[in-house]
Amino acid sequence: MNSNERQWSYWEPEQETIDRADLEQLQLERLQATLYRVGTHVPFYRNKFFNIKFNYESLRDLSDLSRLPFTTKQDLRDNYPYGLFAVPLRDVVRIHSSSGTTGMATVVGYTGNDINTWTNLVARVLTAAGVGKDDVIQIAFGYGLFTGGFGLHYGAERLGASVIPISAGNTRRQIQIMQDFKSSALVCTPSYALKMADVMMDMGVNPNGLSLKYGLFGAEPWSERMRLEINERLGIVATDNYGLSEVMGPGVAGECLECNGLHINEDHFLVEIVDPVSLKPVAPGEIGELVITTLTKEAFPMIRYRTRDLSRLLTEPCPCGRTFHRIERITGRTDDMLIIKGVNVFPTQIETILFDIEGTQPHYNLIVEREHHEDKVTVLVEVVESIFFDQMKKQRTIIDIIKKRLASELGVSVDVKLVEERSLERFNGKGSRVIDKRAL
Ligand code: DLL
Repeated sequence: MNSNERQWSYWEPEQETIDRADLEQLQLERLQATLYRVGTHVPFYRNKFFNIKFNYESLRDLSDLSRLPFTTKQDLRDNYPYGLFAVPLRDVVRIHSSSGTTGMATVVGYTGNDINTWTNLVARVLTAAGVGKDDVIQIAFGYGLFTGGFGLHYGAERLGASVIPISAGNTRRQIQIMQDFKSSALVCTPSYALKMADVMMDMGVNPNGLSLKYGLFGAEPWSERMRLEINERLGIVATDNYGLSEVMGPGVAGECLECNGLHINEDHFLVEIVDPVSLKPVAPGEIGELVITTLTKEAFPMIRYRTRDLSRLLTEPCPCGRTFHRIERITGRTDDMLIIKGVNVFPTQIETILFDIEGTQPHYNLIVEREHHEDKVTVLVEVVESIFFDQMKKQRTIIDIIKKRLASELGVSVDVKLVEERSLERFNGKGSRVIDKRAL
């Protein structure tokens, strides 16, 4: 990369083009420091290490990491809200949380240094995707407990770019602002980018007349087909970026303009790919579950976090010059988590709400579709016979309650249809109640 061309962008060649041997040494030192931090400050890890007689001072090689147990989302829930924090709350300057009802939410914290690192890593991702100081970046991710808005915002400011913190929603206004403020980069979910393209058509706005050049998309699965469609319809270069709140938020990995996989910020994250059943490493290049260990986080370090995201490691050199390994775009999940309009939803969360409501039966289906590039969820739920046949008013009330509770507790709006008792398919054991018809 030409340093003059990119003088104001965030390019850290010492790290991003580091020699593998040096990187591994750095990772080892940082891993030792992280294990020391959690071993001394987080009872959860201390107990785990004690149980398997693991002395963190004995870690001499990165491969020793495989001796350690995994951490799961359930561990985060069991330690809700602050049990896994490695610093006292007085040192925490920011708290984020993944969506969900109180009992299901996972809470993460950041020290001042963590925010600084996060900002730098997002700035790297933005730079790799072509964005720099002269850009006007429209951030159409939600600002709030979700890490998308704030994460991308801080990184974009670090570039010295002009940042528009418009947040998600109100698509016509997004497009008006994009026109008036001359946004040159769009940051949101890929499905929202396509929705914007639709609304532009409705508004008679020609995307070629806009200043838009780059799009950075993430927070939900998408496909190469969707990328081509976005590129063509918006006249931009769309890149993929990946992250998760448990590990940091956006900034874990991002594509460069080669668009051939997402460079992992390996000086801060150690990635393993394991078979989701045997939990053993997959053969090089095979698809498996991403397991991530944070190497520099202070407030909320994670050891061998099972992301449930499926991908493969790409180790061939990338023409962009970055030496960090890449992951292929996320190809699926190993659990039943759905991402609906960027919001992570577990069917069990919907189930809990449904069965709390009088008159409903413990049988339901979730139908997820994508209509005009927007996710649409319909909940079919059985109701007792007396309500189904007789009580129209009661039916309307039930539908209303379900909609309101799902909207307020999960942050997603759904359609609800009440169906007759015993009309939905029954499963022996854990059948799938989710019918996901989205073709990405
Ligand atoms: O979605 C963080 C993020 C915000 C990433 C903005 C990129 C841009 P969570 O809400 O915790 O965090 O959701 C994390 O979303 O485990 C994946 O299943 C999914 N996900 C995130 N990025 C991608 C992506 C943010 N590029 C969960 N492709 C992760 C596919 C993604 N899935």
